[in-house]
Amino acid sequence: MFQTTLSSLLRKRRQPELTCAQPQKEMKFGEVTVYLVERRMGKSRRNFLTSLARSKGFCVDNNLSSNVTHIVAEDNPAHELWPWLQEQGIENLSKMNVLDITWFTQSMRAGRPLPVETEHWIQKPSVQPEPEAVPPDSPWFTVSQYACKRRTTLHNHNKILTDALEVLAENYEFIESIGPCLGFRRAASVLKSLPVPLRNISDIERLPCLGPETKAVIQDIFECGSSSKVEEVLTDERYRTLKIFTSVFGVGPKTAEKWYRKGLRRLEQITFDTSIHLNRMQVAGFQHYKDISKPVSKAEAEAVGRIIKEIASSFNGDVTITLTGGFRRGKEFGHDVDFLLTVPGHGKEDGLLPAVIDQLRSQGILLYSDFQESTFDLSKLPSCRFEAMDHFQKCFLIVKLKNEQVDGQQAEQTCGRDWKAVRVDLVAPPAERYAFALLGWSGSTQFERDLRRFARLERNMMLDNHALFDKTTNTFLQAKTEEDIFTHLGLDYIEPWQRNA
Ligand code: DCT
Ligand code: MG
Repeated sequence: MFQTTLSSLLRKRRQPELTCAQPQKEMKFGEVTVYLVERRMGKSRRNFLTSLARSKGFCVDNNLSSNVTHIVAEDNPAHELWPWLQEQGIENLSKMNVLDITWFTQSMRAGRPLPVETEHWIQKPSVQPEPEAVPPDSPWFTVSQYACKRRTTLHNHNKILTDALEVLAENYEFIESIGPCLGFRRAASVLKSLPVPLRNISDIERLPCLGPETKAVIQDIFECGSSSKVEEVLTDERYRTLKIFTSVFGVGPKTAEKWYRKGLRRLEQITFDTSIHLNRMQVAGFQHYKDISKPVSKAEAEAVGRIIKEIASSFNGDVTITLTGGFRRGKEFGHDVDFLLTVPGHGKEDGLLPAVIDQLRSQGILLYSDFQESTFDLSKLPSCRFEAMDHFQKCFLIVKLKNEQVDGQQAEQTCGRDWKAVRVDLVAPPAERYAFALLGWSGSTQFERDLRRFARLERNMMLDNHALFDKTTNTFLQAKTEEDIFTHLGLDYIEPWQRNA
């Protein structure tokens, strides 16, 4: 209860009556000195947060002096914050924790400075900001055929084109025509990485992965404002029906196609058709369709993270929870929430996920679970099949998230309930596989596909979510961090927020 009140308070951006922060009084935590970055946070909110922290005995320095141990910023992307910090000319910046506001709000809630975890970091971009907006005809403008050699942020300058190509890709996916599907996905991915919008057809000549069909679509859009081929698909009954059916958790293109061929067109028809046998996943998918077909917000994802963290920590206090998938790439919304759970020490993750599931169940917030025991076996590596799921212990869940647990959300009821069903994936790799699992689960799918393709074709190596194998020397290459893996592959490090390929 207290948590909700405090977090909703923290969310309120304006505190106009407060023009300057309370002076420092009693200091309870001498080892921590906080500095709040005013940029993007605003003066009044900064004053408010400063007063709040000081009232709880935190030392807050108004200046970015060398005494500062914890720099806290809100809504500051790493590529903006870091250059600004570096301009401030502080000597020991490298020793300071540069943290997202979540560390601060969690610490306020706890009433003490919490240990810093990787999820709190605002990591220094290894290569500074977004690429300069270089016109496509510039000689500097070279685009790699591999997504892992491109930096693709969420800022898509060619959304009209990429949306059109992805409709065609999806249509081919529905008829399981993998080649053309991947061709359109690859083309869309190239366009997503461009720092400028394409303006005419001659711009695309020097871009890789754009086949004649793609070029025809782009040309149509340039000339007529839309592509007749795409319009045709969008109005096609089969495409529209398969799109609806596959939006149900547990329903893939094959099942959707089967239902379509039976003459079924709407979701209600499926639930009323007694000749259709739904598996457990699909039953849950229909049951919670209204909720899980809605996007999950970042605040909801973080709320789920707190629940999982608390439960997992009671299993093992050293557990680390890392938000992966689209949210790690900076997305504000996702279709689910993906977490990696790791425990230091060989085999210490054994039994972790079953324990988490049991606890969710006994708290009455588990709506669905599908647990898969680890089948990880180093001797069977590496695998050539990218599409195959990895072998780590994992579970696919639907959990009940109470409105009051979500920062900035009203505790009141909507549609007669005060909760929402949310899809959650948990993976618990062995600690020594962490870097590979993190890289694999951070996506995007297209980025992962190209990392593996690049490893295979350009380096004679095999990469998957478990390991990197060098076929030339017949050795496994060890990695503690994602950076290590990029280094082994001879690639510049690409930040998660630049992997939205
Ligand atoms: N992934 C993987 N192996 C696959 C498919 C995907 O390792 N066979 C990775 C890529 C992304 C990550 O797992 C999480 O998958 P999703 O949740 O489906 O993707 P997302 O990028 O998180 O998308 P969304 O934001 O919609 O959840
Ligand atoms: Mg996801």
